Amino acid sequence: MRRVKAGGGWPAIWYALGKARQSGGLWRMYKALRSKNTCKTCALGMGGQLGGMVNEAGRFPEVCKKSIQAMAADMQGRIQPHFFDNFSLEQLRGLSSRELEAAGRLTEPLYAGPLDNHYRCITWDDALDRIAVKLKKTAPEETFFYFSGRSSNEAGFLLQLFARLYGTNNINNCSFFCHQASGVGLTTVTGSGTATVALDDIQRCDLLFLIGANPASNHPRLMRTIVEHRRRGGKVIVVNPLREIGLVRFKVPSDVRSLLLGSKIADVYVQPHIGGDIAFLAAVAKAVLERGAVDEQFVTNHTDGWDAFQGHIESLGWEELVKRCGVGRETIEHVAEIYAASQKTIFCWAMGITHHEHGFGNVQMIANLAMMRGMLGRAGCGLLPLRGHSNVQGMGSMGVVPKLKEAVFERLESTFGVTLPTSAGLDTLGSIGRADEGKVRFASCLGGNLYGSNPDSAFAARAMSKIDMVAYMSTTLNTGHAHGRGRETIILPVLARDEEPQATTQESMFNYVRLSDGGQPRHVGPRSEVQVIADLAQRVLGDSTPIDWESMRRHGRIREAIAEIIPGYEKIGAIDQTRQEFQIDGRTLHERKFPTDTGRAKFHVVDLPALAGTDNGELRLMTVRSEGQFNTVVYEEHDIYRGQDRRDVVMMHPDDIERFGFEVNQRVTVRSETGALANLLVRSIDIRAGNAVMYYPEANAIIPKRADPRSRTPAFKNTVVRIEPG
Ligand SMILES: Nc1nc2c(c(=O)[nH]1)N[C@H]1C(S)=C(S)[C@@H](COP(=O)(O)OP(=O)(O)OC[C@H]3O[C@@H](n4cnc5c(=O)[nH]c(N)nc54)[C@H](O)[C@@H]3O)O[C@H]1N2
Ligand SMILES: Nc1nc2c(c(=O)[nH]1)N[C@H]1C(S)=C(S)[C@@H](COP(=O)(O)OP(=O)(O)OC[C@H]3O[C@@H](n4cnc5c(=O)[nH]c(N)nc54)[C@H](O)[C@@H]3O)O[C@H]1N2
Ligand SMILES: [Mo]
Repeated sequence: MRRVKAGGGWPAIWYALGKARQSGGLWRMYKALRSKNTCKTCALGMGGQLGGMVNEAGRFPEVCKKSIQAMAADMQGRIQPHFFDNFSLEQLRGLSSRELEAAGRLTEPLYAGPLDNHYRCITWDDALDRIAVKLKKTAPEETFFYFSGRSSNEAGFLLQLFARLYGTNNINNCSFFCHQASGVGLTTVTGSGTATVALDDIQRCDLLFLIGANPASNHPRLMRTIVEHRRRGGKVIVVNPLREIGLVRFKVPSDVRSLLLGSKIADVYVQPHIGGDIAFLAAVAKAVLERGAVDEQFVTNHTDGWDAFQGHIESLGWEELVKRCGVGRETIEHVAEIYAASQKTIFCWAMGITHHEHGFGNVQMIANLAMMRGMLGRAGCGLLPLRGHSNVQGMGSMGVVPKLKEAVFERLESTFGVTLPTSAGLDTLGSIGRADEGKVRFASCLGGNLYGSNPDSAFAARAMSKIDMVAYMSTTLNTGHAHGRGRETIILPVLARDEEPQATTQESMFNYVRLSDGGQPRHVGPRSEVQVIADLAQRVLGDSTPIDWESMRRHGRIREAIAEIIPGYEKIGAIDQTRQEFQIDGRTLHERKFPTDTGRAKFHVVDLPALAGTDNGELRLMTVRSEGQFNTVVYEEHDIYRGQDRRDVVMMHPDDIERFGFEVNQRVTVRSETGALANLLVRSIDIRAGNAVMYYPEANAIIPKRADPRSRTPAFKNTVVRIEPG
């Protein structure tokens, strides 16, 4: 396949137009995208009350291919009435993620029991009764509640409340497979687990680090902000083992100049080894130290732990650092020179940083580098984890976590007059592990695809199959409904946010709360998530708690509770009247006062992790998203940015292809400690030699369940593999 020379541009526009035509015409798509609802894809938080395609700075038009794909998926017709008679469960397992999604919108509750070969439609009452009966006879500790990040704050809040009052803390979300390392890592530094900056800070900085993130594909609307940053004379340093074409050059579709001429993105493109970031960042820190470019005033007055950190960096030898990160001394010095000259730097990162056994250490090390030059606690500089799902951050704020923050726990108890369980709850990996031990009787999945997103797919399928009952609330079919079934499986069809009869809210990666107006349902059948949750709570808990579940059907009532209980969310209580979207109080850190025990930010000594896969016959494997997928939903088989026409490939450096005696397009087997994937095609790509790339979610067949012990984020980007011919 032809490799494009820049990301974005005309292909993105043609795609958008084509997709719009398929979903009932350009006008219909435009209207859907312009409706006052938060964009459905990434957590940049477009849309809301300013109208769709507008960002937090009021910029229009902001649109990306992914939001069009997500919208088109929701706008498609309903699943054909006889679909489930025609396709047995076994046949569903043979369908690809794209085929399942393209089958149409789910409109009727579905059921498959242990003896069934097919899903069959059941009534809502039947479905909800079955779930309620099951929950009533199950010990709460033998259940778990998984949440993806696309549902609303209101649904997230209500379901976690119900689950806790039912009696379990096994409440978790996809963040545990995503940015958990960022949340846990940042909390040890600033006392707060989210971004320290708001969107307009990016418009004020003079240097951006993009570490282990591919926004050209995954946060495309950030690209316009980055292009404008460079036009103002700002610099961009990319740190990524893989040379992502969209981070080299990008054509912003909504910017004529950029669209025609293309815009340069990276000023410096650093390609470390997979897992080499701590060594690289430590090396830059060492070079900054040696240049005498430390912000002594900030370090002395506003931080703890500097001496130990400085001592540690000084003790590291140059040779060792260069070897571990795989980046030459010259490049490190060049980066340090640019950084030392910067007045305002923002550090952005995503999954290339968190998906490691040392993900937590990665995040702490980024923060160390920022703090040593005083890039924290003032406007225009700071730390910005690029979040995934459009409301994954809101899920965390709403208490969709195994352990609530103390303030939230106390306020939940006092506001509602209830007693909450205090048992240690399970995180996502813990829940799946418990299921595999045969100790889970019931699992609820609010959106997402727990099977598909999980490492070690065979294990995930086996674990889910041991659960008595799995209940999904979903908009469309995905591989989880085929492979991630319990003995009994129930699928409840729900409305997308722009079909909700009542307004909903979402939280962006910039800690900004958006109001979505909702809209007309596109199909008869699906129900609002909040209504389904309230129905369940009434059936299971009835009047046994002081909570009036009937009143909780009103989103406005839920928002009043959120305003009382969730710190920083006070303004949500009146949002129906004010229609004012807002920045969450106490999160953006523009002052040099930090919500830690000492009021100061904290340096941490981060040990260099061993570089995995240094045996000559091994490669380190990362698993990534292509341009044409959203997580486990694959819309297109090809990946234009990486020049791939198919997904069953393993990409590596030309020198490695030669070293192993392979040829491009030769069929190989990739083997890890977990399993093997056969019949993959060898492809060449510009990645640091010694490292390889495959596509998620297919590669999860061979990704081990290894996780960062501190944040429990799986090491999806760092698997040692051997590659054999045939
Ligand atoms: N189109 C699209 N958009 C999305 C998504 C999607 O699937 N499709 N998913 C959403 C979600 S949930 C998320 S979390 C985000 C994900 O957004 P990203 O984190 O940008 O996505 P990934 O493809 O997982 O990989 C990120 C990058 O990390 C690099 N990388 C891998 N290993 C390392 C390493 O050891 N060090 C460094 N420095 N870099 C490394 C890879 O080369 C890749 O460029 O995107 C969100 N937006
Ligand atoms: N190997 C490997 N594995 C990974 C990753 C990786 O990079 N490599 N990335 C990880 C990351 S970052 C993440 S976030 C996880 C993704 O984990 P998940 O969030 O669990 O998975 P998704 O594929 O995003 O879920 C998509 C499904 O959500 C449902 N859905 C869509 N919209 C709605 C809605 O409005 N309401 C409801 N109720 N349902 C809806 C649809 O049925 C759709 O099929 O995967 C993780 N797994
Ligand atoms: Mo994610």
